[in-house]
Amino acid sequence: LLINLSFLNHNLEKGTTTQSLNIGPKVGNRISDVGKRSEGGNMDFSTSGRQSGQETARKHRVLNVDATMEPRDPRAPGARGRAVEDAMPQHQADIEAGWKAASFNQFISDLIPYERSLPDTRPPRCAEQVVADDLPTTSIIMCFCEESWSTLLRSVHSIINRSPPHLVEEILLIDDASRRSHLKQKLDQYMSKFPQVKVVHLKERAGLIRARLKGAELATGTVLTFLDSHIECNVGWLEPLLDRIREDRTRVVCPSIDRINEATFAYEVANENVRGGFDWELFFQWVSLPAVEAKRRAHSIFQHEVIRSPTMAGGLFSIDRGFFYELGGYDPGFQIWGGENLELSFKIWMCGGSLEIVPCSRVGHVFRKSQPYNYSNASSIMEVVHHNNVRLAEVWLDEYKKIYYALHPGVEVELAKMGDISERKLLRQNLGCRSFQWYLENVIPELHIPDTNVRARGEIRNRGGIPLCVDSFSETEIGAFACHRMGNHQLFSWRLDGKITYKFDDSACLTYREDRFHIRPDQQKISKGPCDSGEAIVWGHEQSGPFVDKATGMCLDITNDLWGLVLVPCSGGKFQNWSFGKYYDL
Ligand code: UD2
Ligand code: MN
Repeated sequence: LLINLSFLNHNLEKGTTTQSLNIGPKVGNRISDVGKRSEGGNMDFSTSGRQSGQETARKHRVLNVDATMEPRDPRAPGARGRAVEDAMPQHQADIEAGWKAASFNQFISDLIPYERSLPDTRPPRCAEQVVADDLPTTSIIMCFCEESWSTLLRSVHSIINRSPPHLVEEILLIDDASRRSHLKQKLDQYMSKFPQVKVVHLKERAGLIRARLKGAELATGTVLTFLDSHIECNVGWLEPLLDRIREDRTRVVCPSIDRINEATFAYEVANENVRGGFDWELFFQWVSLPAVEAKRRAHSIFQHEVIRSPTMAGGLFSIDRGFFYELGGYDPGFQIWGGENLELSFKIWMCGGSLEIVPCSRVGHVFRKSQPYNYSNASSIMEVVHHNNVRLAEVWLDEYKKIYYALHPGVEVELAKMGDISERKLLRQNLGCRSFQWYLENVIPELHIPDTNVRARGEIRNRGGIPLCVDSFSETEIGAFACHRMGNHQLFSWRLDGKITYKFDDSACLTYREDRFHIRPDQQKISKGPCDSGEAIVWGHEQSGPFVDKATGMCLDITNDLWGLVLVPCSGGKFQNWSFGKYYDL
């Protein structure tokens, strides 16, 4: 029996649906079941929730042959995903210019045909997989800003060549007000040969998040598939994604992201044993699968199974269009880049859906270390990321937002200008989503939750007249450096037991250095080490006063030699006065 839920009416202006079906918390979709053996001896890793329509559906094999293999010249640069060596001294200037324009090796990319063959990186058994005959159609939404010609074209051709045509409702290319000239008439003209491709030029820079919302508004397929503009879809990438959504429309699915090497454009297979997590600075992180699960997946017969993932990287995924709008789409208050991947991930899980990586679906992506576009009115990428993350924290993190805020000394400034979030809060309320604590406990139980119950936190600033802060500049060394107000290496917490930890990390505290009082009895250097050892210093401190080592009665001071941080007899000297970024009333 098949129920197509995609008939829901979307109120596109408001980006919300008026009706909602079957969302709200479900039982039995806990990711913490990952790796546990269920009673029948099967792992509960690849299955979840409803399986409607599975038994009766007619099925066929997924795409299996790379249409770009033959009869093309196997010696063409980059053929079969091979690296192109860039040792070409005669082209050095062009190569450098290419890196500057694209933040990847554009010159090499330009040498590779728009249609190139790729190694089939799917795990064993994927090629034999069957999928339902009645898969939903998808609109593919690809936003770009200042994308290079060859990477954009290879992205589009890889979709056309490696997707069953009847499943692709349209390919929407959303040009986010790019200035590079090839992205205007030349692109329109080229794409006019492909009726399924529609190019939309935004008049004003929207940022990738609002550009995607624009694309979603125009899309007519049952499923939305978002892709970055420097990717290559591999053989059979699309059907396994759509098949998962057909079985359960609240599943949001990501392909395994292979790497297209940014220097050589070699197509490299991804590490399989990871899934998405995040850190408390609210950055996406790849995290290893639990050991038991990684061990199980070492056997080839399990490698095709999906991996339930707490978060998504953000760039490549498919989602039922109705479900996307029920979840409120993206927060339109987000700027340019960043944070939208966590926003969507959190609410997928908290509001009744699930998120998974499908290893049988492979898409390569050019990862790069910087961006080729500007940040509109913002001065840096971090400025926009903080803006977005503050909105994210206010709406979705409940009391856990305090942990994120503690990492950012300037958060008050961000909060003051984050804009109105009342609609987003209302959305969460109307959806009846679960708490962030539920998400932490059930979806990502392995994440370390720092103790927020501390006396003080933030930078430890010297008050002697020079803006110097305690800084953890290497694995074990601690010194005094110019304060930068960015947290990170200058972030410490003063615990209830009097010890000072680096960041939130309960395994690293300020300690005596190994040579404890051996070199000079009146001067002891400070180091970083285990909190539970006898070397960890227990500090007495009054707001904006000295730090006194309770064991010896000596005071924290800065030595004359560069960066030195020491315990010396207390003298009331001006460099013995300190203040923590933020004190908490206890
Ligand atoms: C990752 C994601 C990206 C997005 C981002 C966080 C992957 C592979 N990529 O960064 O999709 O989730 O994290 O926000 O997971 N673009 C615009 N307008 C802009 C800026 C970018 O259209 O103002 C386009 C850009 O051309 C590209 C896409 O958005 O196609 C993503 O940008 P990126 O490739 O610079 O981001 P990436 O891969 O570092
Ligand atoms: Mn990208």
